[in-house]
Amino acid sequence: MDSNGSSRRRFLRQTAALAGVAAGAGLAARGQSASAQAQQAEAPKHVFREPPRRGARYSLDHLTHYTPLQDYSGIITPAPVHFVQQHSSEFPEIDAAQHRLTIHGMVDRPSSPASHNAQNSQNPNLGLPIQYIHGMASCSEWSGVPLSVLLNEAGVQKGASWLVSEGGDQGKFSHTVPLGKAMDDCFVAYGQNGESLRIEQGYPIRLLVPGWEGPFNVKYLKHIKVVDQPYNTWNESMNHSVSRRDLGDKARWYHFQWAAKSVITRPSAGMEMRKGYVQITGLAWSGAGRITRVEVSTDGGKNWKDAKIQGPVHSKAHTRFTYDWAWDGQEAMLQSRCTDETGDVQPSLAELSQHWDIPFADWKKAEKPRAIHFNAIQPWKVARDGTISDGMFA
Ligand SMILES: Nc1nc2c(c(=O)[nH]1)N[C@H]1C(S)=C(S)[C@@H](COP(=O)(O)O)O[C@H]1N2
Ligand SMILES: [Mo]
Repeated sequence: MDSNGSSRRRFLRQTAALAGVAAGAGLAARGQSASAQAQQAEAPKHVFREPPRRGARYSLDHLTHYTPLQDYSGIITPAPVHFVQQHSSEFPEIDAAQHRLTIHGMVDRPSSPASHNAQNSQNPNLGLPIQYIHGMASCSEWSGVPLSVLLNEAGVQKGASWLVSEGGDQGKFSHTVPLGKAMDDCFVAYGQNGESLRIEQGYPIRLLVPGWEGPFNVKYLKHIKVVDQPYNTWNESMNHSVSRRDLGDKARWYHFQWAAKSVITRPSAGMEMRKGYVQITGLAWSGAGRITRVEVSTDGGKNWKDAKIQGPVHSKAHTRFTYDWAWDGQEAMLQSRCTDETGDVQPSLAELSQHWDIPFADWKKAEKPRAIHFNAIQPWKVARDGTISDGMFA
């Protein structure tokens, strides 16, 4: 847990691009409003351009908005552009005064006390601008009540080892959490960046599971059942089980903590550069704790130099870094690499492939391996004319 004691209010949630997003979108987009143009040009079909409205209905059973990481500075994601992943056809309209969280199951005193980082099914990018390949990551300052306080109040029984939490939306989105994590640093959040949670972020309350992948953070939290085994809920079994060669082609069902990851947010694919001074900036994070080092390479990883870390640096939260550079007008490959307080160093695509026993050649195929918790170094390729494109698979 955060040694300054404030980690409960802060958390990084991050999920990644979904399978099957259209390739090539936005690479032709230029200039300052590249992201806006890219969005208009060929946004993946499941991306909605209208901001979500309270009670709004949409025709799909899965709504996704991506965070425009390239368009803000600092570490806090402005609430209106926090990414959204909603697995039901509407945002529930919940009357906060009537809403109750019920804690039941293996507890002595079932109770209904009155009344959020991040990347989840990360598929490697397909050549889209950063918003669509890293945009299921946001960082907010959350306010809430430690889950341990509520669980102690209810009196967790001996033998209990897991929780199943359920949301009050139409699909009753559910997820399991190990009791150890629940008692450590999870909390029930009601505030986001100093205001109430947004409807699309789970108003009036949601579960926050710091440093772990997105779906643990159940929105519209309504029930927590204390149990003695993991329950393979829909998202866990259907959405997030992927067979892995390094595990003998077995599915690694549960994907918990996020490893060290960083990405240069500006300049990035779809933007254009001019010769001379360029401030390189980006974000780094780790589900294990604080980011201790960020390095930047402008030559595709041959040489690395320390980036400046811009405070504040919080545990399990986005950390802003900058690097001053003078572009000489030649081809360049920009990339960042971070290290966290446990010494975990972000891998290159080649290193990640080795760790996971994925044949490197598979990344060159049109259909990429499905790599959950993909945290490889992201290279951005700068051409002589100043245009920038994805250098990961190109
Ligand atoms: N009730 C409810 N909680 C939910 C979801 C949902 O559809 N309904 N989506 C989950 C998934 S898959 C993710 S990645 C995160 C996304 O949180 P956000 O929409 O606030 O960004 O919420 C999780 N909690
Ligand atoms: Mo998700």
